[in-house]
Amino acid sequence: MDEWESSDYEPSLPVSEKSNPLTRDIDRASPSGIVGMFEACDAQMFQRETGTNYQRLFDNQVVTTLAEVAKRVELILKDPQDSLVVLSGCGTSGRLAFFIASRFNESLKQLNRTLVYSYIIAGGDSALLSSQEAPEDDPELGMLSLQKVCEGKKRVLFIGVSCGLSAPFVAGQLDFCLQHPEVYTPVLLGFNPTHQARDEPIPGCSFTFRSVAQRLQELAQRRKAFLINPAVGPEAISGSSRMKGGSATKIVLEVVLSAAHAAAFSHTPVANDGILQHMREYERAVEMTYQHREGIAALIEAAGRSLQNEGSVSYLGWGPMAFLGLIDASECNPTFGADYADIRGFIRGGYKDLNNNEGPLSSRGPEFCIAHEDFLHHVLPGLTDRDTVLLIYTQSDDLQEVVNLGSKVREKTPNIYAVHHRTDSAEALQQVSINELCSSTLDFLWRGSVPASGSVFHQWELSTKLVLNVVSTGAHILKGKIYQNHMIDVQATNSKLYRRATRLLQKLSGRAESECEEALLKAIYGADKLTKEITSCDITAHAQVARNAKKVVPLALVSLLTGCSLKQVESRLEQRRVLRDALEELLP
Ligand code: S6P
Repeated sequence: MDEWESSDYEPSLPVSEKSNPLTRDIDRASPSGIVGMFEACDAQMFQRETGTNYQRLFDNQVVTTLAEVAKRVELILKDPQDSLVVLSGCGTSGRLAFFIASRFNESLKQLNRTLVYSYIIAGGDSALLSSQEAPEDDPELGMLSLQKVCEGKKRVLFIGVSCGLSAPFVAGQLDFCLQHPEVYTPVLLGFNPTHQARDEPIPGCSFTFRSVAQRLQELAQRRKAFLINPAVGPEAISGSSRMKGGSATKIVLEVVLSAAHAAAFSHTPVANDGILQHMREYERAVEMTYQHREGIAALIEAAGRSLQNEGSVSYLGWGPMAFLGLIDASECNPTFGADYADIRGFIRGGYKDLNNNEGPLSSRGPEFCIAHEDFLHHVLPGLTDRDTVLLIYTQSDDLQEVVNLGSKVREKTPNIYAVHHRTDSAEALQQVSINELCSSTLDFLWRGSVPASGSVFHQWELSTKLVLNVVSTGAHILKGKIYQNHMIDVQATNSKLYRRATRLLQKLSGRAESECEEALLKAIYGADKLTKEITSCDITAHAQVARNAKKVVPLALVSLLTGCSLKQVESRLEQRRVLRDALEELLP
């Protein structure tokens, strides 16, 4: 049994918010050490039953539920008239909902079949590429967007993803499904046991996430709803569910939908064995990824150096791999308080290749300019040797294009790297040129895989996701944005993050909850004294103000423990470049 599984390890926190004992010293680890810790954390996703009360991915009951959901999808695939499979979530969960819905619609298109997948992301398509944390708190918005997508449908399989079993947006949708069982079959996907689902009252609602999850659990016994919630262990950086939560979401949904497609179109009935085998393939892909430990460490080092020197990191991607770059980059703002320009993603073909519901979004601001052309016009001219560029592609992409773009980058900075996947042992000529351009390349050679099979591509994607998550997190660790294994510069821009920020203050200061919340509010509002006007507002209002506040947790922590005014703390923090070191120096 791992330490985190013990009932007295951080007992008030759900698994998704616990701090992982394996990464306690990640803030002091070397790049290679960081990769090793991520590897150990990711391996926890696949751990078999360990004698605790936690359900795991490979448990019989979980596998059986996956098979049952796959059969429901199969029914819709075979008779798609007036039917829909909706994938929905907030933040990373919504981005993956989009990604997976698009990928499986694509495969239906190739088979000349009716497209049955739709996605919903809280905050709309802007949230695919930028941090929109507030809509996560809005259950009505969730319900209304579900209603809109399903207008006129007679049968809907709704898959709501909330890794922490916590997002009110998703709770609102599930509640709506429960009220309309004649049309909707709800499926909840997350990574906490039901009794750890969030129980905080949702303003204006009679339900909490937990009460909705409990209702689902009862209906699950009669197969009228489904609950998929194995534990995958605490995240390497506490609460950062974009990592294991996101990876496990991708694995579970792809396993389910692939099984449904094989049953509907290739005469392979859904079976537990097939599901298990498919999951084991993902496990091997994760192991295989971390065999490139030194290559990944080199990337962390380069990206970390750029961030430390106020340079930037650009991911230049092709095909679906590019979207994983876009996702990873967009998450750095809420996670580390990063600026959009610190780590940016670009996709070949821009919005045409992204193919999102709302179409091109470039007019919404510079962070929405995502095509390679945008990189060429806006980033390349100012690129210097402080910046790092990462090329992300596979053997299916036009390698000459990669060479051409890489050559332009190489004229500006020597810090150019590549992540690519292939099955052919013989390297294409262009690949040799790319290797010459790059400081180092992560060359994933998947021997024995069949490149045409969608499933293999999904594993390449997972592998890319892991690499990017480790690189962006590792780079921010080197920049000093992590304290022990906590994000100290976390934004308090929704109720979950506000609570997490308060808890972090409690943990690091040892002070009472009320005192910590007060300190947090002072930092959010930039006020040394709290007025009645401030204290009478609710968390939604605080979270909105927090959008414009910077370094709230460090400010609150230092002023709480030193008694200094916010202005004083602010200038003392500003004098020090590395936030983590500043805290260690300034704290009594
Ligand atoms: C987490 C990421 C967030 C979450 C979002 C939804 O690393 O930055 O955007 O994805 O808060 O969380 P959940 O638990 O509902 O999937």
